[in-house]
Amino acid sequence: MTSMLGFEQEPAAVVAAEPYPFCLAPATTALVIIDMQRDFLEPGGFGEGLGNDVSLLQRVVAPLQRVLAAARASRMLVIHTREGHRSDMSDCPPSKAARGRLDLRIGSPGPKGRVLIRGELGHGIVDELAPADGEVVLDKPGKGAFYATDLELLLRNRGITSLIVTGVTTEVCVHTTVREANDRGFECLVLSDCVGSYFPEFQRVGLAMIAAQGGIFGWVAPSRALLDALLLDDSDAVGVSAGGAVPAHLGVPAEQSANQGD
Ligand code: C5J
Repeated sequence: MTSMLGFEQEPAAVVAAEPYPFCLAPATTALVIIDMQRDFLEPGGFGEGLGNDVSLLQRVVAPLQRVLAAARASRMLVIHTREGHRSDMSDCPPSKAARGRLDLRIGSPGPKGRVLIRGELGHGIVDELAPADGEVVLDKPGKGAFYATDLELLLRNRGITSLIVTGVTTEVCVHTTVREANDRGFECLVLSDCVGSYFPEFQRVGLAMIAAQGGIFGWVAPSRALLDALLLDDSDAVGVSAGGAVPAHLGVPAEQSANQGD
């Protein structure tokens, strides 16, 4: 079946979510992985330097690896974002550059290079979630993934209408991106165990705020519910890399099959 926009429709998967089930078709859905960068997740990075317990964010890595493998197996568009700035910081507003701590701010030297500066070790995505060839890596200067980036153009050109949103931190870059996406008409499913915060109360309230009032910004579900809807179990998902087998029931749109191997 072809949609009004001319994109092939795949069978819909129905995810058990709050406030009510979320329907998605892999061909019109993108997995968005927000800022899973060493500076936020690893000892010696910006987050730990500011006094945060990075283990609270590291919990997200294992379930997110399974979701990433499932998205690749389903041929979803995968987008990895990185928060950061040019080395001369000409794209960093002075108000943002002034935040943090006197001795540790964006651009300060640290054990993982200059904090949140593109090309530095700390700016990179953690090895466990390394982008595969052909996946979008989107550098963003702000908290939201739509601000001052071409994300909306990429999504509209691919006929994407739904986003599965994951990454860190729940109340900052994840929330900002979900709000931006919602205002642009994208339907967002946030995976509760694939987003993380340094503050347990912000994690709880941040997720509650998304699904409240009948889904004011979107839907929330555990990753297990997504894997169930895609009819993948953990063993199917783990280890399926880009180019891996596609579950038969999901099919592959003709135009995507033709492009595989490009
Ligand atoms: C923050 C982010 N917390 N990725 N960035 O500064 O949430």
